[in-house]
Amino acid sequence: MLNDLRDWIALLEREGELVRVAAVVDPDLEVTEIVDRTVKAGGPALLFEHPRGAQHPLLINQFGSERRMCLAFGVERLDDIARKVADVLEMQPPAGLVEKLRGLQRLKSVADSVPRTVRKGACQEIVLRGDDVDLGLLPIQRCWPGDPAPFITLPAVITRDPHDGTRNVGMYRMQVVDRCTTFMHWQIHKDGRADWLASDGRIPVAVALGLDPVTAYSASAPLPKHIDELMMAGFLRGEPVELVQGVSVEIEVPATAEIVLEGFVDKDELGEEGPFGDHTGYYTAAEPFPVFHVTAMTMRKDAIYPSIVVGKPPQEDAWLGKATERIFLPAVRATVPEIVDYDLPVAGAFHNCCIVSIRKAYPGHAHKVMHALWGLGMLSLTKCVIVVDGHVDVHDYQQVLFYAGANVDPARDVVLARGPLDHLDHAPERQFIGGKLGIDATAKLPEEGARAWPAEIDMTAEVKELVDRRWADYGFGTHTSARSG
Ligand SMILES: Cc1cc2nc3c(=O)[nH]c(=O)nc-3n(C[C@H](O)[C@H](O)[C@H](O)COP(=O)(O)O)c2cc1C
Ligand SMILES: [Mn+2]
Repeated sequence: MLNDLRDWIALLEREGELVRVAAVVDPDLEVTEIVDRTVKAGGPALLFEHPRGAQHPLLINQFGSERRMCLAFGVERLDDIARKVADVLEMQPPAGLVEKLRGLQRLKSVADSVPRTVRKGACQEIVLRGDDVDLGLLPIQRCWPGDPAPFITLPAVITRDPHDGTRNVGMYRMQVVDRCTTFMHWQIHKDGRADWLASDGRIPVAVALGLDPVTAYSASAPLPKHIDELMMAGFLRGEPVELVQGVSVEIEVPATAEIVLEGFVDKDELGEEGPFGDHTGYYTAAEPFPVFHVTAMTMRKDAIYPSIVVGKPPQEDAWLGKATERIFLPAVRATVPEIVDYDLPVAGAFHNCCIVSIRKAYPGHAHKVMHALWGLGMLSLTKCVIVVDGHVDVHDYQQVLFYAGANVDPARDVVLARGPLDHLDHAPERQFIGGKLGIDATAKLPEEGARAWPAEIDMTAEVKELVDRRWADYGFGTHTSARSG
């Protein structure tokens, strides 16, 4: 189990997944260009030991591959994390004693996920207050040439609901305004924004930087508002997240964080945030966003600053998104059980497209599933939903295109609807609302207005086996990859 960012860095190093960069490198654009090339080449995490003008090293690309994402969660494949979630969500009344004990174990894993408050935290080894607060100490990146300022890009922003006190943790970029002020990019659909809107005047905020990878990931997870992301982190880690009381705000912060920014956001104070080179692959336009005032900055000794670059996909965030796609499949299935699998293509910046396979049981079933997804959490922002039959591999885009072409009569099988769209989507006529495209690429039933549906072509199992067996006889030599299976 990884306790903090340092455990994680040590693991990455042992696994040959981290390169230390000793050269002086500028967090202004230069780091971005290096990371962009590294991510796209499937390269390692990078620890810049001497970012120009800063006192702290910069860690980036920690999540930038499937292997590192699996290392972070301690699993072989991302689907293994989903299995753990499904285990709890799909709990049935136990049948025998063994089942009962297993059930108890699962319940214990849920109970163990509640964060634990501790007295002292390494994150407060150094405490800077008032005029000593200086964001300039950190190697905060200006990511793209059109960005007006440096942005903190990998924070876990912690708030509490002013009415019921429930905690929320989210990842929202923070544009640096001056040494103790940033903007807080709480988009319209996000829980963090809801906490702020519900406050009467002022809301305390704490920002944790440099966490164990599972807790850092959890800040980006699209949980329902009343579910504490730190609880999910504890559940996924198998060990509660340890918290310590903030030094200047009534908010508990992760005890092992490298850096914590404490402060407040006023309800009526807004500033022009952006533009920002965003994960849409475009600059999002400047827009008014709340202002975060930092009242205290606490750190570990030799704190390491974590960062991420978003931009034209694929970037490092692709893997945070893929983790979410896999981890949330059981939760999606809990509501829409006919779903076999889904895929949110990285190139579609996640909200642009969702391919979903279903066990089709009745006429109009694909349409039902499209509308279900358009009504489900952050999936409601999906612009295009493609529905295929259960046997289709949604991760094989060639296969999906085949069925989307072969099984679709555009006059009959395309749904145009309207609904909420991602805050950052620049394409719709108006911000926040616009069109939805559904494509029913399933095999059609007579009730859906289809003629007799033809059989799909496939070879018999007997002949496949025969050819497998005889492959060597045909004289292809080492070209054995052509064998079936
Ligand atoms: C690298 C990265 C940067 C993100 N930046 C923002 C952002 O600036 N604003 C925002 O509202 N969401 C941003 N998100 C998405 C949120 O973190 C995500 O929607 C999360 O679920 C929000 O938490 P909440 O639903 O508790 O508010 C970002 C996600 C990632 C992975
Ligand atoms: Mn939330």
